Amino acid sequence: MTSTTRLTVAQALVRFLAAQYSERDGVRQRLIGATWGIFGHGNVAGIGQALLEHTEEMPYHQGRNEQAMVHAAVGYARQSGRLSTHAVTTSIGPGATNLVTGAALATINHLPVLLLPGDVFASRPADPVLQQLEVPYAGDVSVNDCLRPVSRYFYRITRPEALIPSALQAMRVLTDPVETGAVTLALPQDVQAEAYDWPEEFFAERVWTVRRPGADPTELAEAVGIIRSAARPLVVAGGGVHHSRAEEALAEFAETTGIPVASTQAGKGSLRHDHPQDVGGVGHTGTATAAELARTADLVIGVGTRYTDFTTASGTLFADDDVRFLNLNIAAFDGHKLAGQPLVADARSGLTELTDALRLHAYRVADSYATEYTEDKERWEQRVDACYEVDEPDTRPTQPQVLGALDALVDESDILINAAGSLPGDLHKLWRTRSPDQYHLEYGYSCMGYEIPAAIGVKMAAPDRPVWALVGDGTYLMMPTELVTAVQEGVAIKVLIIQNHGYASIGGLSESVGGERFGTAYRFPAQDGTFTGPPLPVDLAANAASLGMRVLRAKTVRELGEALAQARAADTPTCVYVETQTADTVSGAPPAQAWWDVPVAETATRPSAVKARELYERHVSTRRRHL
Ligand SMILES: Cc1ncc(C[n+]2csc(CCOP(=O)(O)OP(=O)(O)O)c2C)c(N)n1
Ligand SMILES: [Mg+2]
Repeated sequence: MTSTTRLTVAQALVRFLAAQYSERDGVRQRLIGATWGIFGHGNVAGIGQALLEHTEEMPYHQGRNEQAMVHAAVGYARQSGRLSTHAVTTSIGPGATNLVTGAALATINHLPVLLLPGDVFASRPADPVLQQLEVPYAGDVSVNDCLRPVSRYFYRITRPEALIPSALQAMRVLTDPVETGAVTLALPQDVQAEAYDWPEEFFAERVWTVRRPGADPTELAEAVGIIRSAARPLVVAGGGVHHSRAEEALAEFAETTGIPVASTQAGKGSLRHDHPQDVGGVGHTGTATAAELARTADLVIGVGTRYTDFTTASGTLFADDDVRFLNLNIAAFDGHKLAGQPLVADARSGLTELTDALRLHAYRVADSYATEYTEDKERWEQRVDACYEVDEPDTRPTQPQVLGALDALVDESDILINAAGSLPGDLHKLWRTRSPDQYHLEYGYSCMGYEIPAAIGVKMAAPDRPVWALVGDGTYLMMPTELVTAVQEGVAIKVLIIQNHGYASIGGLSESVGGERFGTAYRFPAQDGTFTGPPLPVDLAANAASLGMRVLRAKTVRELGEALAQARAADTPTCVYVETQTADTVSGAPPAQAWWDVPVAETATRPSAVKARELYERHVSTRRRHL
């Protein structure tokens, strides 16, 4: 007879989660390393009580905002190579729906996170309960259903025993390199507290192997043939290179073939910045070197990339008449993009197989091609130097000079986190990435507010490394809440706050599309009612200090260098606050080297918009459909 243990659903779930492990390349670790939670009705009694009873097996972290807890879990998961993540428990209603943005971010970036929102009573003894949505035509809908489209697996556990198959499915999806993303087990609050006789095997240690599938022989042969016939191939390295830990395999592929490597936001750092074949970021926010190579490439080898519009310059970047695509991707969905030849495999396995095959054929690009990109890279390096250069150290820095100050200070161990604003563009163009996981840019969802909580998660996964959250003033105001969490738990993150009085990035974009920076500055209203008056008397440094952070204010480039050095050495959570020059005009970085499609009104009448529309139509006319 199977022995059983009588526990509530919540107790059983916590015990089950504490016994799950992932394994890849012989390394085994806890799959769910901890659980974040904000308690309210819907989780305070069930999961809350179960976590209290299991604090040793399942560490608990207290968040301030549910969305931010997901960001922290995602940061942790990305830093853990997707082999370990956190769970997030919430109350019903607003606590649960606050998860949606974080879930979308996780799913879009293919990063695992387990969401455990409370849900309305399954037994419906007193409809509606506090915070319950009533849908007159559908009795089984709750607000949690809005988590379905942003989850890779969703199940509402309306009976205790249904936890068994759904918990196993949840672990399968979390550890599947193709499917992984947000996984939601919605937990009606009455069911959480219900008891059941669980088979003991349910709580046995279970290991989930994260697979590394190799290439199909036919696809591999096709791929090798395509590469051998290419004269101007270019690798576009995406986030899949990092997820697969394929950086060394990529370097070997590049060195064997002489093919240059450009990278997306998620893929930057795939090669070290000073690797002779690293040509930097590609696409709208990329380098001129990568843009020129992309425009003239006869073969684009996408490795672990989703080819977003930023990468393809909205379908205008890969301009050679005969350009072809070869897509090494673990997801067939992405492998087939741009009508490319798919090579469906794990990035590391696939690259290794390609390198071995091409070595046999002694394939290598022409020396003239290598000379061309080497010289071009050198020219771009000089532009970066010029951006970082400081003539007057006692004035306010430009944003590139802020990056230059950081560049002068960091080594391989530092990790930089950013997601939105003008920083992603500047970083993609300028940052000299020294280690594979140094450049942590969340640009799948580009979600303002990701940086600070994600830094906490990253620091939890890499406690000995300096972890920097780089935030604009807009991003800071959207989600400073988790500074309190960092203070509470002594998570020694470093937060660099860049004050430029509003949305410099969107202001610039607005201007370029004839929108005249409408609604993008943080300023008092002027006489015409637009917010173009004096800047607001908002003191973000004082705000951060009020949340318990140590704050270093820097007024000049010189002070910034000193403050950053102090922050880097600090073993408590520390903010550096700096106001940049050219507040809401230009950031000082090189302009975009490729287009990005933001449609301009066809009926434009204001002169700025008429001009923008003309330019827009010219760009649209260069768009390619790759078939
Ligand atoms: C949650 C969210 N809302 C809106 C946006 C659109 N958006 C992108 S950047 C940006 C402004 C960011 O301002 P700030 O953090 O000050 O950076 P700056 O542009 O000034 O560098 C906005 C509103 C977004 N990416 N995320
Ligand atoms: Mg700003």
